[in-house]
Amino acid sequence: SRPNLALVGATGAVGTVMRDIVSTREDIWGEIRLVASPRSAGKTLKVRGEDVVVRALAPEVFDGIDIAIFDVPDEVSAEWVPIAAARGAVAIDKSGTFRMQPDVPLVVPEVNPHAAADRPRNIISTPNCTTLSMMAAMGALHAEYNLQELVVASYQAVSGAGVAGTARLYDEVEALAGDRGIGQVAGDVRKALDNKLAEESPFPAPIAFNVVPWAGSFKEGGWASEEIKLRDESRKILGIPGLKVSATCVRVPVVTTHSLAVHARFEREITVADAHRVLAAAPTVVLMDDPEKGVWPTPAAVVGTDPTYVGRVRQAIDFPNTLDLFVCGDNLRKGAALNAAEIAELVARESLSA
Ligand code: 11C
Repeated sequence: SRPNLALVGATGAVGTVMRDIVSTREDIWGEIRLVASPRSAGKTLKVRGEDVVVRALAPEVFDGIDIAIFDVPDEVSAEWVPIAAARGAVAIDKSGTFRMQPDVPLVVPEVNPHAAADRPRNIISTPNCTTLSMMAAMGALHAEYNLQELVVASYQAVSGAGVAGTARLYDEVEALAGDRGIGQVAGDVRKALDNKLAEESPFPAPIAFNVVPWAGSFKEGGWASEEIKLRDESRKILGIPGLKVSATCVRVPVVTTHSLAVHARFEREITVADAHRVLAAAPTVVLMDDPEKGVWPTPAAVVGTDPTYVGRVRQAIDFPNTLDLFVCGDNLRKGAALNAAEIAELVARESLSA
């Protein structure tokens, strides 16, 4: 029989995309149950064209559920993912809580699908959206050329910080619109926003007319949590414990779609033509690389779509075996909901084919 799916966190930024994704991909599901905090319970939302009433998170909502996808804050996952797993569901978790635990696989279906089957705790983690935005491309290149070092700068969209992040960018743009002198005197953007917007921002500096070199929480040594996650998660997904990674994560005034400038050193020589061949053959990667004609990906051109887009592939002039490239990926789709849905489909197919 068809497996039953629960979507926990159904009303958030990722939850909304998740409902769209399960409604438009091949329908392999029996029941799709929507679960959220008690605040959102009782709302009616559409899935697969049908109205579904959202249920409040409680142990019983996992009864009869085969797979539960969680997109909730870390502390909610820490409490509820083990409850779902104990009640017999395979829990697919988007939070940072379990990703680096050795008995929990961290899965990107294009890169390490086999890892999903080894889940002693019935929990599978899905990576951070920043890591995920480049993984399909880097996984394909690594499979042939053996990745050794990654130096990455991210350009992260505001929806990475959820519904509140997106609302904040729109509010700031609206508050500053029409002021054609803004952004030319130190501190004027912040002062104007302090005067016009009462709500506290999810970002530590103005995000309109600005870039903010900070994403996530403070970690030892002055690192931001997003930078540490990118390092730890890339190592685990690619299966390279000694991969050298250094990242600087930056928030930019883009609604959705994270971009990354990647400097990648491989074990052996790799030409631009080699990289083009590998990337063009990777089923979920789209190569957009013809700079003479102005062809390269931008968030505004690819948002709302599923692939990982790669352009600006160059051989680093002063670094042997090294490429520089630019990657864009929708942080709510492949970066979050789509990857979780693909893992759910992998797991569902195990029982469908059993
Ligand atoms: C951001 N990548 O853009 C983050 C949000 O560990 O899944 C997701 C945090 C995580 O702010």
